[in-house]
Amino acid sequence: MLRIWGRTNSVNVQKVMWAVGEIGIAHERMDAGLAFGVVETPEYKAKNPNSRVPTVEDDGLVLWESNATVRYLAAKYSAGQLWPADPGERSLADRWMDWATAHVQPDLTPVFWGLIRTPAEQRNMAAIEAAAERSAATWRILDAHLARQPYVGGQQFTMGDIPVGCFCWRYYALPIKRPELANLAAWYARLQARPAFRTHVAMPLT
Ligand SMILES: N[C@@H](CCC(=O)N[C@@H](CS)C(=O)NCC(=O)O)C(=O)O
Repeated sequence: MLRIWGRTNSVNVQKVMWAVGEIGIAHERMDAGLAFGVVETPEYKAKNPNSRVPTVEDDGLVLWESNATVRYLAAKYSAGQLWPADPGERSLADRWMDWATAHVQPDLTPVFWGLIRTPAEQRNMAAIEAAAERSAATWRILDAHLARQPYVGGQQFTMGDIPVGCFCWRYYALPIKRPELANLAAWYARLQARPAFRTHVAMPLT
């Protein structure tokens, strides 16, 4: 049985839970991180020295780093589906996982933390608005890409859609100004039609 440590409102835990839900892997999830603690205990640190969530255990193998974990689950349990069989096709999907970390996360995280996890009187609205504008410029890149195909890697939903899809939920759920991005919105609607997305990602931001 797959064991997953991590609170449900963590975007990095959501990536793993969504993949688990798509594949239908039997699992148990234990709350950990922020208010739940756990991550600083010696037992947890022995598994994940970063004291971060998620941490996953599969048959004695311990995994951390959410994107690497999604890749592992896709490769082991969803070859030919979440994990495209052809290395070239796989790379076209895979690069959007790194893109989410390298380009989406740096500007979206300060907006999320500023508006959702910072008391109103302590918010730096100028910094939040500037980050939201930079974030919009990043989403335009994916919007242009999605003019040519329904999913980030091509014609099929793959692991490549998962990290960036989790961030997209946050982007649309945040009370910020957003440009009209028709292709992004259509892809986002396709994600929302997926039961595993609705169960593990589409929840109020906390
Ligand atoms: N690069 C790591 C980042 C992990 C990370 O920073 N997780 C956050 C939650 S999204 C965390 O553990 N925060 C501290 C906590 O929850 O205690 C990954 O993708 O797994």
